[in-house]
Amino acid sequence: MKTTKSALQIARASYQPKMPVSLGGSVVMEEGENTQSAANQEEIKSLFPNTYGLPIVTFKPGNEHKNYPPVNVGVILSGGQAPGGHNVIAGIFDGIKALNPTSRLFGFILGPSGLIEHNYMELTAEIIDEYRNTGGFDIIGSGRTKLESKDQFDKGLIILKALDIKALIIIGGDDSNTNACILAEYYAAIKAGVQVLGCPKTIDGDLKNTMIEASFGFDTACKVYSEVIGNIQRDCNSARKYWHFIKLMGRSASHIALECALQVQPNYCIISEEVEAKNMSLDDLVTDIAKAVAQRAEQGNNFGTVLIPEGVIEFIPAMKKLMTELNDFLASHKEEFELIRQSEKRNYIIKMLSKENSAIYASLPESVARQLTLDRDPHGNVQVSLIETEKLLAEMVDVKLSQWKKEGKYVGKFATQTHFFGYEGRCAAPSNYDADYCYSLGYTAAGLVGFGKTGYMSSVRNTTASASEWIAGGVPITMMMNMEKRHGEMKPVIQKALVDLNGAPFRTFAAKRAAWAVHTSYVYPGPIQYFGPTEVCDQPTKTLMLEQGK
Ligand code: FBP
Repeated sequence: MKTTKSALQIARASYQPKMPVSLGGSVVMEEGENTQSAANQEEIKSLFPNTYGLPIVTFKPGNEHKNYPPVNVGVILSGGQAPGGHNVIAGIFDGIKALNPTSRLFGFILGPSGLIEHNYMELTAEIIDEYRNTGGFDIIGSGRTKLESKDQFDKGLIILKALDIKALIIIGGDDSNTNACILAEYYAAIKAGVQVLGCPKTIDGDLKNTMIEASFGFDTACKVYSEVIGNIQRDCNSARKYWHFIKLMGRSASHIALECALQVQPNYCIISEEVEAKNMSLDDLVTDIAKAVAQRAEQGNNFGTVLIPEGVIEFIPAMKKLMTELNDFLASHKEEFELIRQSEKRNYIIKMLSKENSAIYASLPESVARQLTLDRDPHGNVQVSLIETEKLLAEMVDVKLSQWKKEGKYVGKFATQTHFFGYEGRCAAPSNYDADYCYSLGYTAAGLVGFGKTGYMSSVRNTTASASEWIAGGVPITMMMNMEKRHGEMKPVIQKALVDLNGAPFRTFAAKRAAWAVHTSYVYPGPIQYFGPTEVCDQPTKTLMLEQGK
């Protein structure tokens, strides 16, 4: 069924993503040195005997046309939506057609479960054209099923064989790419004849390292959030009566909050990684925000903005210890916990936890305590997006200020509005950066298929330069791995990138935040622009620019 399209969607459909010159015509591949995992080399090597230590590969423009046999490729969108996913698929499609025009692309429906349940559709040129440069993952849908057991891998192989699929591309975050690598290793070990490749996706921005400079979707999502935070700042600077507590998605890492802070210059922004490094308690954090409020009140400014990263609770060391014990406990007592009556769950946890953690748990407001025990995602993570930290902090700051008022330490008015921005940004029409970057990631993945690679992630680098100068190639996924505790067991996983407190983005923020706290230095970035001057339309994130010394 054809849907009604907006004027922007119609105009945007014909946008031709910019690409590196190396992908434009015939491509040659250069292999670098053999690689090592990020840590725990011996363990990772023994777990991935077929895919460990492979070289980084880089694509260069070639001058001879090579004939590739036709290839059938499967694609899966895994995990949370991120702007640009459709362009990754369009890039894969165009890339495999460039290898051989009779190549075919199959999409597995609703994430990894589509592979296991043999739920798929062929993605034809007509379908792909409907989705070029659009946001969302709705072309085939996404899901969070964890692809991890031999049984699932074997079931997947049945449909891959039936469709004569020689390569499977998994578009996902750190956990999904870890699983892509486990699958690549398994198929290589049993000589299944199926390559498995990954593409770095997540608005959270935490799948990055020396070879993956950004995960796609981060750029667009941050720009959408910055637009609305800017609008709120202008509203609050107009009415001058509210403090806005704004929680931003991003799971554990504070990359989104930091990028938005750099873009909008709020009065206060929490960086979870700093909270942890300074060993701050919840009360320290509340006191710090209350001080900023009191300071502005002294100048008659009873308004402001506070940005809160989604995962901050986990970074308060005492809370982190509590959550680690809770994660392990709930992983091993899942059934027992489900049988406990709703009204008794809190007391049950208080009784079962260690003394120290039990006391902290008991001190939490009822709603937060309950949220900490809610269902984990399939990777065992607490669903931090369900914890209403914006309300918790607004309430606690209010209590603190009332206390200071009684003590004569604060004179002012404190009224709050709370917001959570997350889902609003995940399916936005990709910015030019994401539209271009995603298309190149997909096209590069197709190149890796052509060169017979498995266990690699598509990598496009140097993206603060003009697209023609971007560097495309592949990075062995094992190179990004280390051993970490998951569900109470040590597992090989891709190392998550948290905000680096010595990095330029944080240092830039830290140098300016004292002034932003007192003065009203708001910046109003406005909406993403798709057409117009390059300095308005094609700018990467401030985070990426600063990381690259620009
Ligand atoms: P991914 O890591 O899968 O890309 O998910 C990103 C994210 O948007 C997080 O920022 C957020 O915590 C989570 O997904 C929310 O998950 P869900 O969509 O299942 O509610």
